[in-house]
Amino acid sequence: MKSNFLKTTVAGIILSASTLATQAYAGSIDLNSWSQQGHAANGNWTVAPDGSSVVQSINGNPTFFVSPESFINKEFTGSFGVETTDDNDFVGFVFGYNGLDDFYLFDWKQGTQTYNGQVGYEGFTLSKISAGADVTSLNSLWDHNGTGVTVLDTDYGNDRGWADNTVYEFTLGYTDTEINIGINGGDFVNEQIFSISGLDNQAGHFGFYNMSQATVRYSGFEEDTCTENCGTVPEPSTLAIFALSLIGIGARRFKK
Ligand SMILES: [Ca+2]
Ligand SMILES: [Ca+2]
Repeated sequence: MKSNFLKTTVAGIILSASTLATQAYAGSIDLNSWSQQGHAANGNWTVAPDGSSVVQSINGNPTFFVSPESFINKEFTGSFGVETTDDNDFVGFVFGYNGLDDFYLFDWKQGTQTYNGQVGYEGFTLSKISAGADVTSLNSLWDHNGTGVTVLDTDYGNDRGWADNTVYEFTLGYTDTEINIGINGGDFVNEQIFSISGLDNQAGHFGFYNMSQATVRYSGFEEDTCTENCGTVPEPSTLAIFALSLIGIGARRFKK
């Protein structure tokens, strides 16, 4: 009886975890149906035959690769990373995208660098891009400054850049009123990078973004309808406490 209880408890935990994982990420995204946006010469996006991943190979001006569908109240997850030690520039994502004069931009720079008198900082920036923004050159998006570029939040520092040859998991919750973005991988352990509420968001396309950075891969992206806490990542400490409490309950029952 006693050992059966423990076996049942452990089996129950494993089953719950696998069920949650299955339910949370139901909709695989086929990148074969996506399209490049922006000046054609700025990017070269090569999709794998099975549609599960894409690599952008040009170190140039801003380039975008976006979904055919519009989304709102969705959670997106997937992996991305720079597969070279060359360069230290911008990789990121767009969402709520309704053309090059209307989208949200989340970008991430490896190292701080001044270009043409403008400083691009190491770390993360969340911007709203609107009419009049220069999205064809490095001039506005390098320092997130200029007509049509509104910075909503930043997270800069000399330990906030991405690492070479490192795969990161990306989580985005995009709802009527919120943007929640998490990163997991390398030195970033389930970090909630941005959480913004009180917004008036519209449906829009979801996509990938590179500027002045080559050899960037995006892989295994999925979308799912938001439930509670859309796009928020679990705190490692909370998970650890939860696991310990389960073990504690099992141990107490076992002793009886
Ligand atoms: Ca590098
Ligand atoms: Ca570059």
